[in-house]
Amino acid sequence: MKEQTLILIKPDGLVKSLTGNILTRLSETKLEIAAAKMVCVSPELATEHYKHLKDQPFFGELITYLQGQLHGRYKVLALVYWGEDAIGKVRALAGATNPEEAEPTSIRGSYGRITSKGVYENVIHASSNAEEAEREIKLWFQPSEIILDAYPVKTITQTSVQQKVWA
Ligand code: 3AN
Repeated sequence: MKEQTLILIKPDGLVKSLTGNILTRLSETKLEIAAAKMVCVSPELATEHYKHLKDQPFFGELITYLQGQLHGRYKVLALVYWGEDAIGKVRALAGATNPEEAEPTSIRGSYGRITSKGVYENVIHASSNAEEAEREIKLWFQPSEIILDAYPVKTITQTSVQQKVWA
């Protein structure tokens, strides 16, 4: 089944100059890139993204990590990949959540680590199932930023919206 999945190259991946390596690994899947952008992650966005983990003892550190405060790199590269079995293919390539348990040749096995405070710095995020992919893609992207109709859209007319345009 054709599906889409959200991938984030997290601040540790950016600061370690792993973007090229990770995109090369992802190209092995033969999936298509449907969207890509750099995002400065607000506390609200990080909290919403990881809301299923809000009761975990590492939640505070995790939010700090996704925002880039542990690495002094306050952004992530957000991507949508599309194609046959996209979610499973990217999860397999990413490897297990715990980088110590991840298959050594997987992205997390190759590049991840556990910090002294116990946070798994595992370089990339990849959606875990179709429901999460939809929730996450809608959280990180607007329909106009994705080159396919990933999910149903509607058209609205907005007045008095302030936005930056080229001067
Ligand atoms: P995944 O990212 O593999 O879908 P989640 O959603 O359970 O796994 O975890 C999200 C993030 O939270 C992980 N990528 C990792 O950075 C962190 N994390 C998960 N479990 C732990 C843990 N037991 N200890 C420390 N950090 C964790």
